[in-house]
Amino acid sequence: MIYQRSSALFTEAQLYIPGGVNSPVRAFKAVGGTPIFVKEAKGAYLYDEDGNRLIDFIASWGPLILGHAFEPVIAAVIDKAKKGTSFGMPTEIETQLAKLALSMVPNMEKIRFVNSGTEACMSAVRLARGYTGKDKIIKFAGCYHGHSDSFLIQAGSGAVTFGTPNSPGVTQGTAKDTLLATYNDLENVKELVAANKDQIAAIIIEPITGNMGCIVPIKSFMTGLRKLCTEEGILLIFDEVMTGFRLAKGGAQEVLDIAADIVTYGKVIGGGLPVGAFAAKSEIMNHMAPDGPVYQAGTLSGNPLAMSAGLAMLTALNNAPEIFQSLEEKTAYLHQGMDEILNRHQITHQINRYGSMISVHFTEEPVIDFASSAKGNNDTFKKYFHGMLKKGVYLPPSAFESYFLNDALSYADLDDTLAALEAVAPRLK
Ligand code: HOZ
Repeated sequence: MIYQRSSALFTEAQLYIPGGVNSPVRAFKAVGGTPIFVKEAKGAYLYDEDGNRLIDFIASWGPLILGHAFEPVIAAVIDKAKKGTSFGMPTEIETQLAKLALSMVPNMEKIRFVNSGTEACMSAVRLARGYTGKDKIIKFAGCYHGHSDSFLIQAGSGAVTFGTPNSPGVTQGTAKDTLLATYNDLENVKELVAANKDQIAAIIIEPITGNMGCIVPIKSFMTGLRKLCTEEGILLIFDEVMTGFRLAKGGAQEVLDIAADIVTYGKVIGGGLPVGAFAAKSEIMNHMAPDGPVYQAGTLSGNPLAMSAGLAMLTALNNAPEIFQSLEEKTAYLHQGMDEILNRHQITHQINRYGSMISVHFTEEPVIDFASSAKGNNDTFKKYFHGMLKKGVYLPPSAFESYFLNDALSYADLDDTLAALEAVAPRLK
């Protein structure tokens, strides 16, 4: 493959944009080489500026669950755009999307729309603090909840990819209110809660992680976490920015059968446009301004284009829930094929999967938390990533990310992906 134009565009971008990108993972620093500049995309494929076609396994990091340029979303956005792009005033479509989203997820009564997952998580924590009157939060090493200050403590995703899980610029004052726990380790959480009795407002977690690769929670860990939060008056926040409306209509709450107190959404709920949201029971949500004292606002919140994209996307998922099953089956097929090829070539690896989220770690130990995820061999990962890219398969350019399958991927695409791995695997030794 030739990346001449991507390379030239990247050189130019670096003159004007820090690192040449507007979000660090895209810069390919973890894997080396030149980031691919996308020209357009349709269905399961990306078309880059050099004319290469790539099978896409990131789907804009999750939201394009039905593939790129999904017709109903495009039609809805075009129609809305003709009627005005932003008002900073209420519109009916906000209530329509709120009603539909709440009807799809268990346990939630009111929802507030924002512009990104970062905003959703930041606002959810503020709400939890305002509701409980307590300051501290617990987050898990390797989980990533966007880039607001409280979360950049041992954060996953780009933060760890670039070696800055604790970002400069986050004050000591903020950092001291974020306590760090080990994913899948209930005893560790219990110890932290006991040591900070009556001071913890919320525990925030990716119920199935994507930002240290895909990690599935141990059942007793999740049920124990729920019980602990209820007993201690701590709000359990599920960050469902990646899992919401992807794993099932009701997201991780539904598939894990755990009721969270606050849930944050992003990505899918905007159908690929910038939307995030947080939801809870009315008793909690009524603490938000203007009903209550917890402040949060935004001119672009509930933006009509974003709402119309979200409404079209959620309507499609609501009307065809078999998509979740079909996506899971495709991902299981990929999982089985990759495992078989890597085993046959004697490449040490772990594959974690839940529903349509999957990741490969080149390590001997099971990947169950950040420490085990970080043991993955990054040199092997680099060879794997670039080998697959050369064969026309676009994977997340960091081992600390999940793949997201979209339903436009055909079994022929998956077979092409497995054929690529078959060719690449001998070079991974
Ligand atoms: N941090 C995002 C994935 N976990 C990547 C965002 C992006 O580069 O678009």
